[in-house]
Amino acid sequence: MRGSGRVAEVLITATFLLTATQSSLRPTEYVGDGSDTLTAVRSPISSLVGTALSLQVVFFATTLSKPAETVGPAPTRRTTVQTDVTISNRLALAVTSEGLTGIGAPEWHDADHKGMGTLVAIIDLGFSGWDSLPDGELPVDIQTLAFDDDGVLDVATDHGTQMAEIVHDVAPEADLVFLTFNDDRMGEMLDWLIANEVDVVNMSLEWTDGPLDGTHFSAEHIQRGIDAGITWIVAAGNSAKRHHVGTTVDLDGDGWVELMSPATEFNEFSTAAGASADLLLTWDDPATDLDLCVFDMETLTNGEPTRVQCSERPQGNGELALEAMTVTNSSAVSRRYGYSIKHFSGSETIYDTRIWGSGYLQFSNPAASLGVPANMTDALTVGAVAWNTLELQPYSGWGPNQQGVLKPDVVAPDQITTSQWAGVSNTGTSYAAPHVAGISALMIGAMPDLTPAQVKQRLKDRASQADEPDHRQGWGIVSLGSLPSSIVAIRGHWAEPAIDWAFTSGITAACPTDGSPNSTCPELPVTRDEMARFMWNSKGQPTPTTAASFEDVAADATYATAVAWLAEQAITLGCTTTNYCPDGTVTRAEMAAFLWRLEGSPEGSVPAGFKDVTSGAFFDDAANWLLASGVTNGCTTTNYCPQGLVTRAEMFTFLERVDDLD
Ligand SMILES: [Ca+2]
Ligand SMILES: [Ca+2]
Ligand SMILES: [Ca+2]
Ligand SMILES: [Ca+2]
Repeated sequence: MRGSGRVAEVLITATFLLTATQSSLRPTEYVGDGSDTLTAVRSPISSLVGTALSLQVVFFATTLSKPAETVGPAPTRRTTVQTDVTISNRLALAVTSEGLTGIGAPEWHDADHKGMGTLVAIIDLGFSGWDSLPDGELPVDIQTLAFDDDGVLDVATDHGTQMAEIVHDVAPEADLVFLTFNDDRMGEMLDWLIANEVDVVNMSLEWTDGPLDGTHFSAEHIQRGIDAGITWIVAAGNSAKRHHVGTTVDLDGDGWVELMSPATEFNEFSTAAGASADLLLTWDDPATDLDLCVFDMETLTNGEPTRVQCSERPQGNGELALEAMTVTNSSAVSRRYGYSIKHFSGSETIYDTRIWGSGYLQFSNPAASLGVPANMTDALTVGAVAWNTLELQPYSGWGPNQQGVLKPDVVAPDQITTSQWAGVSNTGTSYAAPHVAGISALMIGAMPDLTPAQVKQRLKDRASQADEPDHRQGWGIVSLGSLPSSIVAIRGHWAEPAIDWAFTSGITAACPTDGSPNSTCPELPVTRDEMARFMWNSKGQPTPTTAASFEDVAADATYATAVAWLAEQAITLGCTTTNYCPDGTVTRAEMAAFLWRLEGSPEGSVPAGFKDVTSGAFFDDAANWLLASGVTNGCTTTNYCPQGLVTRAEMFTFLERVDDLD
């Protein structure tokens, strides 16, 4: 419900500058005020004191009506959003992102995996300061390209410079190319990226104009790049608390949708002094015509918030179900605004509203808050966790995308330091994405044949909640994981990460049948002599104090020291009292006992209840422990299959899981 002031229109001069041709492409760093709780509407008196507003008020008719002119879609254009570049804030010396350790980059760097031979493109709004950063912050040689009017790299923001610093921290030997572009030359830019065999793109940007259903003009270009082999990284956006959906309910019949019950027709937000906020309203039923209006909640007219601006495009005859506008707060102080949705004509429908460049919305629902291009199914969408707490940031966009696909793919650290911007407020999914771009470059540098889909799958497999992905963090916190072995043949094998781990951490060095360092024999059953060496290697080859006395283990056998240590630790008791049976294959029962004893025979696990494990069997406690600790789930939901053999691929997987328990 609201009074007659609700339909007043106000022409505002001087204090509020309304721009209709604002950017639709924004960097996905966090620019809001960080407050979850929004203040209530202030009274007219207190809001006007000291603000020296100069308002010229004109009243219009009081019924819902269309503007005379037909307003077409807003131009899809990009400009910069960060105009207050402060290079005095720069650091004098190079810094490294605090996020590196958590994603496992140091181990890869130590093994000389630094992205050599890869080309990473950073597509951004601007690269201010890039050529005067402290030594070591960027590669020595960098290409710059501008697919725009003047052909010169844009520098009106330093956002791209910061992205580049992060990529270089993670992948210090990757080559970089910086690009800025106009929307209408995006196809040309893609031609260049493909022709120059770019491996990875970092795009910490978002279009604010919609549509969100996958038909945005940028989608076909990006898809073409991915299909050509480019791993395309996009930030998830910061819309989790700047996104609100609902049904166009209008119980009081005044034409204004109730955004929250009871009868709440405004959704408020604050905009910083000098800042612009982009608003987007989309809805499901294109036969329905909705309009979007913004009100100044601090300046009341006849006791009601003052109407500032509306987007009132006609719909219902095949037009896009979309309203968009930009509101600029040109005053010297932060201001409170609120938007309302007008149900102009047509059936009830589901609406989706979102805003960029403001504080959080008063009412928000984070689900499905990914925008364009974070909603692209084949892109690698990256949300943000604080590097130090690893907690999901409240603004980080949630999936699924509009096609119902689980998103984001992974989350990565933000709130990290760059030289270009020394402040501690480097927050936003913008900062998370380039960590993943760098990781992708490291993986592709080590394994040049990986496709974008394989890079994504590897990242998902190795992320922190790979077994339980959700719409908030996707597959979880990104991690490089085990070093890649040089063995190409296992790429795509189900046990690839574990085989990589076994070969790069010294668990095994060669295939037993041919001794070749370039094959792994993943399907061969594990023999007891191999098992002895695997376990001994996994503990760093400790020296036994006594020699074992098994009759069938020669003193000079390659596995003799390993067996001696296992016997000394009571990890093996032999296959008989006198023999070790080195050529025997390892059953699942033996494997359970070996691994359990290797870990110190931990007692007290919940009984697993396997139907084929007899209570009191020599591996009973071990099988219970394996299940309880997540090393294995059994061969079926009810059985353990104790007599089954264990392949090398399986054993590496079990050993890596046990190693992860330490
Ligand atoms: Ca650095
Ligand atoms: Ca330019
Ligand atoms: Ca209403
Ligand atoms: Ca409309």
